[in-house]
Amino acid sequence: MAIDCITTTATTTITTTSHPNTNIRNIPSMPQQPKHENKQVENQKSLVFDASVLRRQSNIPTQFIWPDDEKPCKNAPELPVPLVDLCGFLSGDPAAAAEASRLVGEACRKHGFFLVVNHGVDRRLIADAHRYMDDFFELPLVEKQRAQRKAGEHCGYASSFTGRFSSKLPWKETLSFSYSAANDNNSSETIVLDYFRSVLGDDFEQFGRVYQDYSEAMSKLSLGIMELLGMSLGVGRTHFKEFFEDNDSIMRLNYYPPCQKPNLTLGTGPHCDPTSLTILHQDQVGGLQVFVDEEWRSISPNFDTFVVNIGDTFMALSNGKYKSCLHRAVVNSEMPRKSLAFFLCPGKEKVVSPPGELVDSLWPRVYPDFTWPMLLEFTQKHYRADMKTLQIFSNWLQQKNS
Ligand SMILES: O=C(O)CCC(=O)C(=O)O
Repeated sequence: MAIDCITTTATTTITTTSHPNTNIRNIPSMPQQPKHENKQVENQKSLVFDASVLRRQSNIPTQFIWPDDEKPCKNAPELPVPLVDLCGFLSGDPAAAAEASRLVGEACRKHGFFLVVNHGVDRRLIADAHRYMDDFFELPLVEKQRAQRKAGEHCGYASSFTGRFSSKLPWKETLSFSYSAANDNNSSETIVLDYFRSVLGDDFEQFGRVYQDYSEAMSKLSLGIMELLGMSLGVGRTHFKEFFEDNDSIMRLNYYPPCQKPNLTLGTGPHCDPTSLTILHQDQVGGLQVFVDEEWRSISPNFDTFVVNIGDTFMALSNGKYKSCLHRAVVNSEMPRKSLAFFLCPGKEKVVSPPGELVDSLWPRVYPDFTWPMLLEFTQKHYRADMKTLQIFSNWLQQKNS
C-alpha cells in the first residue's frame, strides 16, 4: 500500500531540495510538513491525470517517468509462491490447520508473500467488486472527482496522486474508503454503504452494498489468516485474531489505465505496505511484482486465489520475525488493469507491541511500541512509504522518545 498519495491538488513543480526519504534528519516533529513540500504547494499548477486522455498519449509527462535504475523490467520471472489451501482449516480440521500454518510461517519468514485458495469468499461477490470498479473508473473525470480525496485524508478518489510529490508518480487512479469492524454502535455494518451514499449519492447505493459485503468478507478472511499466523509464530491461535477483531482497515480499488510507454512508468512504485496484512485480488491482466533475492519476480493472476502479504505493522508485531515484502505494479500499453486491496489495520487505540513469547535475550525488541494512527500520520505527513518506512519510523520514534 503506497500511502504516498495524500493530497489531490496537482503540481508541475519539480523540487530541488532533497526527498524526505533520503534524510530523516530533515523531518521536523509531527505534524508539520517538511519545508520543501510547503514550497511545492505554493508553486502548484494544475497537472490533471485524466486517464481518458493519457492512455492514448505517447508523450509521457516527466513526472511519471521513473529513474533508469527503477524502471520496470519486462518479463520478470514468476515467483513460486506457496498456495495455501484454507478448506480444511476453515472446516475445523486440525491437521489441515497445522499444515496451512506451517506453509504460511515458511513464506512469511522467507519473503512475506503467499496465496490462499478455497478461502470461502463468494466468487460472485469478487466478480461484482471488479465489475463495479469498471463502472466507477469509466465515469468521466468530473464525476469521479465528486469523491475527490482531500489533503491529509486517506479516503476518496485520487488520480495519480499528483499533489504531495512531484516526481515518480504512479500511473493509476484509486478509490479508497475506510472499513471498521469495531462493534460500538452498529455503524460498522453500514460504514462503506454510508460512504458511497454520502459522497456519490443514492445512485451509488448498490456500489456501497457490494463493497460493504466485500470489505466484511476480507475482514473475516484476515482474522482467519491471523489465527494461522498466531499458530505459526507459536503464540496461540487467538492472540492476533483478538488483536484485530476491532480492526480499522482501508479498502482500496486500484485502476491502472493503459500507458503507451509502459517501460518508463510504474503503476505503483516499490514499497512495503505500512499496514498489517494485505489481501489483494488482481484481475486477469497481471502486473504485480515482488522483490525477492535481489530481483523482481511476477505474481501471476488467478481468479480463485487471493494474494496475501505481510505489512510493516505486522512485521513489528512479530518482532521482525516475519517480513514485510517490497512490491510494485507495472502497467501495459493495451488494457487497463484492476486490483482490489484490503489493508488490515489495528483499532486506533491498540498498541503495536509483540507478545512476550517473541522477545528474549537472543532476539530482543526490534521496534518500539506505537499505534497505527502514528505510523499512518508519519507516512502521510513526513515520509513517502517505501522499503525502509518501518526502520526510519522506528528510528524517528526512538529519537523522539529519548
Ligand atoms: O495492484 C497491485 O497489484 C498492487 C497494489 C499495491 O501494492 C497497493 O495498492 O499498495
